[in-house]
Amino acid sequence: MSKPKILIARAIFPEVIERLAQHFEVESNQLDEPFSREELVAKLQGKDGALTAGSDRIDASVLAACAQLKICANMAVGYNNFELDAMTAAGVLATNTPDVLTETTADFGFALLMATARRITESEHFLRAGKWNRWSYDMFSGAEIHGSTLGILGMGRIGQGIAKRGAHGFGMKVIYHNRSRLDAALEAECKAGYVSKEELLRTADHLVLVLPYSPASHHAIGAVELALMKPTATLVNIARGGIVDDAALAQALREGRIAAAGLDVFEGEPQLNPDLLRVPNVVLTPHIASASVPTRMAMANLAADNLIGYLKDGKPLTPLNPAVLAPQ
Ligand code: 8YV
Repeated sequence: MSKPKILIARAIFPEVIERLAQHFEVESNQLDEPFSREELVAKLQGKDGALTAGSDRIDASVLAACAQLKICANMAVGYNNFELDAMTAAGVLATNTPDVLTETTADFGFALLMATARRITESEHFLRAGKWNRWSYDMFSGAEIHGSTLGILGMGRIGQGIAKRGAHGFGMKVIYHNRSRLDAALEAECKAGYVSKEELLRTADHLVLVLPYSPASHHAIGAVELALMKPTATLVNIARGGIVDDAALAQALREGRIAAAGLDVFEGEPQLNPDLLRVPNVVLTPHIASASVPTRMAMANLAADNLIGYLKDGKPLTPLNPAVLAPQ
């Protein structure tokens, strides 16, 4: 019997490709040039499955042109590159990679918060530029982390990981806002108190964004929200580009309406608003929050396990639209 055919749409670890090749006929984009929509459709012809990344958009028009496709396994926990309703309607299973990246991403969120509030990259640029010729009492003095108020917008698994780090590791007071309130036991575990979005914005010394992107969360932080924040506050976005209005943020940073921002994700990435490059009080990283070697390996393996589980036995590990699995 011939093997099912899959496309690996972006480069991944060779050992994971070898695993997949034991089960499937594999076409792999190891050159890692992201496919245009037309290229993706062409490459998906005759494929039963695809291992995708955030840059691969699977929407109704792609699905309509790829009749044989049965599963797209995203190597990411976020799946705003998937039009999930259209996938369900087309009978195409969607999977993501939850849990395996939670702690690593929470670590990074905290690292970005520390770098931003304590002005680590800004001071390193100063030093590398040969500008450090004497100590001074206020040189690169930033905001306090320990004992301050940590605000979290979006309290899923990663948000909870950040809350625990703040509360238990740094003695921070943690407040959060989420679509739904956590149950009392989880709130106690995270030592986190539920507040309205407005109170979160007004009260947080450091605000970390960890909510999923959807049309409803588009520009959840714009000029109005930034104006509610403390002028001494820091803002950290490890969620998705588009949740923050980057133009409004650049302006707020330029005008000192908030103290600093740490951004791992951008509207229209990998391009970014050039105004962000012109303000010194922002730490910029290229969407690397989950990028530890073991975690990226775990993500790739979970995506592979979803392809193998579904195409071999009809049993994916982490389905997003299990309606596709329901018996007809
Ligand atoms: C991915 C992420 O690396 O998991 C997510 O949602 O944002 C990152 O961990 C990125 O989406 C690439 O697919």
